[in-house]
Amino acid sequence: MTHDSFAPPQGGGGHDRATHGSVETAKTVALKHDTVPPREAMTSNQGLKISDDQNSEKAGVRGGSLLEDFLLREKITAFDHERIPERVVHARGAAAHGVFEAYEDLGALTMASPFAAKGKQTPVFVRFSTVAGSRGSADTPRDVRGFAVKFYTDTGVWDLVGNDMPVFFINDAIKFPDLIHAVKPEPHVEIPQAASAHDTFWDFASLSPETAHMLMWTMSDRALPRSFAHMEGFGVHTWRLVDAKGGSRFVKFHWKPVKGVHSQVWDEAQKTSGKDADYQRREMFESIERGDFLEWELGLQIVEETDEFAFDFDLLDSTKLIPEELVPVRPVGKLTLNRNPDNYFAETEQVAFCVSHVVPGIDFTNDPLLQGRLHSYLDTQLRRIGPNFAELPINRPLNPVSNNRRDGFAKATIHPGRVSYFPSALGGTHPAHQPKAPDAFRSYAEKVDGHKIRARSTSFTDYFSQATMFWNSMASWEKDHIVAGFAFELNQCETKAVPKAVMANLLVNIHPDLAARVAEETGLDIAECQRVAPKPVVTETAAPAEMPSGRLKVAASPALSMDKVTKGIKGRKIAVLAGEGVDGAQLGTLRSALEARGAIIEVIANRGGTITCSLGKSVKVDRPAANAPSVIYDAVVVPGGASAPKLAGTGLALAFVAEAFKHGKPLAFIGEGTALIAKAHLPVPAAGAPDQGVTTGDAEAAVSALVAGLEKHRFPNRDIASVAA
Ligand code: HDE
Repeated sequence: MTHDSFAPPQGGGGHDRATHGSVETAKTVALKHDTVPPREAMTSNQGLKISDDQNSEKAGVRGGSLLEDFLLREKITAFDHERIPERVVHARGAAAHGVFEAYEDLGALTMASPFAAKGKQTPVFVRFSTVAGSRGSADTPRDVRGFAVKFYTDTGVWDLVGNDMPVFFINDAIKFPDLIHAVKPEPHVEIPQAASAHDTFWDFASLSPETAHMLMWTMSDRALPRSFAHMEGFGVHTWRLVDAKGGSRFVKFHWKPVKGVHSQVWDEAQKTSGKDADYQRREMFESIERGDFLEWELGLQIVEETDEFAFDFDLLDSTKLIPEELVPVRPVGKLTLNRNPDNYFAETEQVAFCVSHVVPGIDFTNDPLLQGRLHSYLDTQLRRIGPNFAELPINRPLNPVSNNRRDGFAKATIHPGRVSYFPSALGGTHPAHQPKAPDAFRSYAEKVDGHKIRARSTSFTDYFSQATMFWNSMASWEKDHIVAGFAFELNQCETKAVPKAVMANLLVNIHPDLAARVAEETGLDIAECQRVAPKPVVTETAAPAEMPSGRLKVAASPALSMDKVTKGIKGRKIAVLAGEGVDGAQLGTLRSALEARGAIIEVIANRGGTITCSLGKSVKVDRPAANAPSVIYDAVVVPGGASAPKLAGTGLALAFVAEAFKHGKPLAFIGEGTALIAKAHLPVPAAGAPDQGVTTGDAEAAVSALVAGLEKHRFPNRDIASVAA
């Protein structure tokens, strides 16, 4: 975001921050009590006014520094201790404040307070993240994204710690450290950063067949979201809803983005990582500052307990999803992210999500992945932040906290009095437990009956049906990208035995077409792979008391495809390639028509400053070409005018349009601007061929083609083989 003066940008003043469209919630108002505005006089941590903060105290002007310089030592020591351990996974993230608003009273399903009444609002803080990369890695690797929501409800904090994919690689928590060790940079050289395309990850995957379904998601463009606002979110596990009468049912949580689900393509994502490593966090920040808030609908898939075994998979197996065609997703509320944090470290870095943070009305199931997470998150916050992490402003509930827990590092609250135990006559009745309170948490009284056993349920051993369903649900271009994803990753492996095991143990069992096409791209011989591959590590299994009946099943789930049109182009970025003498009338039409629909127009020229258009008017250059990679735009227009012939002879401009073409983006060329089509060697579609999103015509035609093209998101079926970009 650019600013025209040295005056603190909006928000820079901390306490009195007045942002463009940003909204206050009860939580952001509460956070103000802990927000410290800068004062005129600089002081030490003890409140001492500092006369000189730029010179250390020395023995003579050229002499050694003095140990007594407590101001030097305080400043340097604070600096030395600025970092806390980064998250062991999901280290790179960005977050925003917002609000969840319920569409209706869901009291018949759950007593969870955010759903207690139509229109009820609950403040939230939401953090998005990549999984494998470290905190300083880029926003756009091929990876799963975290989608963690902290609800500050009036009955306590509820954390819904989900991902942007509805399934997971494994279905027992005890394998998680192995999975993460395999995907993280290899320990001897710490390579590669934020990537699954290496031997150890695929070695682990090839021997763990339960990864098959999730691998289909991560090799698809779902692993390359266009922005946070274009991602779905999922609670992944089957959770439990409990009503006030103690009745219970199973639930899967879904976040559906109002802007639709859209992704980048692999070449684009790789280039974005280099050109703008902060692409997605920057976009979220800027959208919120502009008042273009990020929105999702929360949807529930409800399964009554009587249907627990109705499907052809086990509801407790996190490598399975419930197809929406079998259990529709019921929209129950809207999430809006409408305010940026004031301080990255205090809020986004110190926010501590725990799967065990639930409220009355939400309860656990026996999903063994969920059960392990119930331990891991609290444990990791104790390590990362310390025993009083819940007292930090961003983590504190809005309702009062009162108990007899005491002490520990960095205790912030002061508990008066002599009594720190219960029961106590000395302390009176406070704080007392609440056996009768209807809004007190009571664990769901699930009946448990069984022998202790260290084994996987046989109902978890259908590894491939849903991976096949995912393949069957894809459009042909999505299948192409999945094949290319597997091929890229397997070709990246140095030990050639690893891809062979992936082929033999996973791909041939998912779909013969997938296996054949990946074999073609990698040079693998399927028969040989099957001969030499090591066998998967099959863990001990035991039959459960009841198996899934398979009554409810589908072969394909159209809901899984991203091949959909989304209405509206709000927030989409359109590049206008311009220069001296650009057609001013065309520029005016483009700008007014597209900005009226909420799109962002950026004028790009060979240098910064201003250019003069054909009408003699001065036009601000939003970015010089060297600062404007094509990958950060959703569409491109080249208007006519005196600028166009020059652009047609400019390498940067030609590379820009060629790359946008390769990435399937809508392109429009007006008047003299059409010269760039031939100069960039864009293939001309045969007469009568389907619309490939390359428009020539006047400015009005360009506007309607760009709007239609952006709603379609991309043109993935272009002939790009010959495009040099
Ligand atoms: Fe996590 N995960 N996870 N995870 N996870 C963490 O907690 C863990 C899993 C997810 O923005 C850690 O605070 C285990 C599934 C998100 O701060 C840690 C297992 C899903 C975030 C941890 C899983 C997730 C985390 C690291 C297998 C989707 C980022 C730092 C049993 C439903 C939250 C931290 C944020 C973070 C453990 C699997 C989502 C170590 C043991 C499945 C979004 O506790």
